[in-house]
Amino acid sequence: MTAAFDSRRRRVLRAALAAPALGLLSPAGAQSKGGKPLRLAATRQSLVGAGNPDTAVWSYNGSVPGPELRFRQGERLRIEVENTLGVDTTVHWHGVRVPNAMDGVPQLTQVPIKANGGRFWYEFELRDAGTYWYHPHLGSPEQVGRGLYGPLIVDETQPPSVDRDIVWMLGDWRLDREARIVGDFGNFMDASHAGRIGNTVTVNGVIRESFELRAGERIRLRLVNAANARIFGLEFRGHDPMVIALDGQPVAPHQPEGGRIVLGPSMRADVLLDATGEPGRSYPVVDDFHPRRAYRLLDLRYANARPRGGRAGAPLNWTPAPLRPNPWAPRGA
Ligand SMILES: [Cu+2]
Repeated sequence: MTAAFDSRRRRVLRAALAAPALGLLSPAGAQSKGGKPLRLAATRQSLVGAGNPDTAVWSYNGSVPGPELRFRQGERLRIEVENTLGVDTTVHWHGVRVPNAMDGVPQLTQVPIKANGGRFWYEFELRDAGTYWYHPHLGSPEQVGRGLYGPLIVDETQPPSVDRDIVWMLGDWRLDREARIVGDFGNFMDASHAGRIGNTVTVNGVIRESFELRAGERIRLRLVNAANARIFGLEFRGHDPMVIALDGQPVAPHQPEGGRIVLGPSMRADVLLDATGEPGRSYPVVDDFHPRRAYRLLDLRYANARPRGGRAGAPLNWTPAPLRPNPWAPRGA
């Protein structure tokens, strides 16, 4: 392996992250609503950045994360899943109220989607707005750990007013010196301790150096922890993020306890982030859930441009819609 990658990896392990800046986040292939199948396949992706080896991953529609599936509350999701991998799979719609047969639990609610060409249709109504995600529910530690996850966003009929709506899917990988996924899934050490904690943290499938903000804007940041075992405790230095939803469900808007947003595996937090920093400056987002192993996830980097009349600081005149009754609840319960 090249010295460049070795030194890079050490930086990755410290997570002083150094990938070249990429464009604004938008998971590839945004539209899969009805029609286009969700196709599982082996592919390669540059997780650790240009000039370093790609990583062999498993993906939905050729990218990690998989496509952002986006609907409005009350719409129907109707998607065919096609499995070209060499292992059986299912899709679980994490946090979504679905009919039992759509829940993706192998042998219990459905027959697994067979390896090498199996297909299955998922179809259900999206009754609740919120930030959700999808992933396999068969051999999940390995299948999710190799990259099978993607965001499912259901918009409120009247969402809070923001300048941008952004998803960050947090991933955690155990890579070797060649940027290959270490295949020791389910080993005894992990299973008997804190689970499979990796050595490389990605945001939307890549190590990111920075995320661009424009002074004065308000963004809705949808954080999704797609890691197998890593718990994140994110501090947005120099900023006051406001939590408006947890695990898809709206909550009374509040500042996170201790100033940091804690996300266990599979958890989601919707956060309003007002860009109150100074143009031209950078502010780190730090994961200090384990204070002695704190690292910089990325920098919030302000463009030099002047504020352009964004919504930062505006009162949040927003009342989330009440939950709809669950039509699948047992009667008389
Ligand atoms: Cu799940």
